[in-house]
Amino acid sequence: MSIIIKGGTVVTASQSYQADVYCEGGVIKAIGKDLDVPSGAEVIDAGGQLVMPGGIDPHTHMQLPFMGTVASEDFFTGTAAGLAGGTTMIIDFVIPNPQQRIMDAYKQWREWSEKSCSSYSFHVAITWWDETVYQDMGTLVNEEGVNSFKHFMAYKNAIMADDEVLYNSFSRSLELGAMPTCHAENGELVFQLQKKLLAMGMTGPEAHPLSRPPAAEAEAANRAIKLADVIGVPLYLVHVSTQDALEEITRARSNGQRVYGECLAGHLMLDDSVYLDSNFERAAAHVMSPPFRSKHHQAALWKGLQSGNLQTTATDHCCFCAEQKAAGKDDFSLIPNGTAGIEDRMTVLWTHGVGTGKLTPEEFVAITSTNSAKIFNIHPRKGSIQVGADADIVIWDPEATKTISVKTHHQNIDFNIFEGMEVKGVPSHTISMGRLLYKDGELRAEKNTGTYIKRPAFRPIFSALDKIAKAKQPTPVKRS
Ligand code: URQ
Ligand code: ZN
Ligand code: ZN
Repeated sequence: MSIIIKGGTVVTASQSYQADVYCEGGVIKAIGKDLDVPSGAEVIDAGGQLVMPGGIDPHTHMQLPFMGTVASEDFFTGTAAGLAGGTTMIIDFVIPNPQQRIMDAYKQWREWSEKSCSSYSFHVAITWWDETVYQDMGTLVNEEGVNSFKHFMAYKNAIMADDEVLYNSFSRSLELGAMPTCHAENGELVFQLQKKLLAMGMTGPEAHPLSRPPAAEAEAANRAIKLADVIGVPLYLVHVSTQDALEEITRARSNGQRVYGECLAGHLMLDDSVYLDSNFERAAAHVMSPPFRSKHHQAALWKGLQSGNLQTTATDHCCFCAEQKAAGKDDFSLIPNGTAGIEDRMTVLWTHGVGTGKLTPEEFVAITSTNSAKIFNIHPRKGSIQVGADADIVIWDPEATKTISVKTHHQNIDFNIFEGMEVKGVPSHTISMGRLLYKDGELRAEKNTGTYIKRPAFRPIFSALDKIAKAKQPTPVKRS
């Protein structure tokens, strides 16, 4: 299939310019004016529209087995919904149970993800430690194209990584040239607060944010940052939700430490009043971790994106329907944690970021696509509009409007946290690996047509960091 996109304005993370884009064989073949292309190419008139790199969502959980159930969105429906919203790649998570062989879990997730219809890759969670974990991390980096390892500092008695696991896994990541990432909440503090609130008789969703105060995130963020600093490895913090954690990141970055931060469209737009809804279903539908926060945190997160102290946006797309959330009807700590967002992330960020002047179109491209590609070492194959890159492209109509609703979304969940939001700026066409899969509301995605994307290790950067790390190690001293 070949496509010529005519009359649009190409927008990358660094510049905007008028040019046509020709795609053939799944890659971008030519960019320029009056291109001489072979006959038979499908022509897309992009007049008055923007031609941008397809979105990359670096944080999703399709069909995740979690808290006694399985997320309702699978890899096909989830990647299809992403295409409808302009996202052409996801980085999902392999999450082994403690004591489960890491490679076995990886193979299971690779099987599940074959039904995808766009590009996908995996962070692999390190939820326990022994010699086999050390070995499997090497296999994953050297043979499977995994270059990032996730650590849940929350979820005690489930998938929580303690400091020993963090130290071992961060150190192994440095050896391999892989990026450690963290869900930074102090799991012990959350566990104790959950018990205390339940003992006080607070069993409803209103207790959820009280059990996960900003301090729980800030402490864990700081702990992960300090561990990474001493070990000498970069660090990526997922779903940063508070000003407190952002300040930890900002301080580390201003000291020259290589720390990256991600924030969610949901945390940028919603506040903790959602948990006070008297309707259990509506309140429980918003239970995710970290929770939605009070308003000043949203303002801080936007400033984090504007200042460059937060680099990426994601959704943490992890869907549970009402009957699944009802598991926590009498005990909020049993409500499966997770909300949706993959279809709405880009239009929400465009409307409330670019539409309000907080972000330029180029910065929008950076935080929805290019920065994730760079941080996870797949740029310029992904996250760019340049010759030779994969033809992952979203054609963006900045004038088109719509109202977000569960009635019209493609996500496989019975709730939309952005319900009723009027947005301006939506995708008109989404192209994934050179295939036009979304056109003016028509989704043409087909199962089992996606591509697993290998992400190479970062050795060159880390070898330099390794020298710094070694220099930081305590040098043996002799008593005189
Ligand atoms: O913690 C996560 O990122 C996963 C388990 C999704 N759930 C959530 O509440 N964020
Ligand atoms: Zn998380
Ligand atoms: Zn997550």
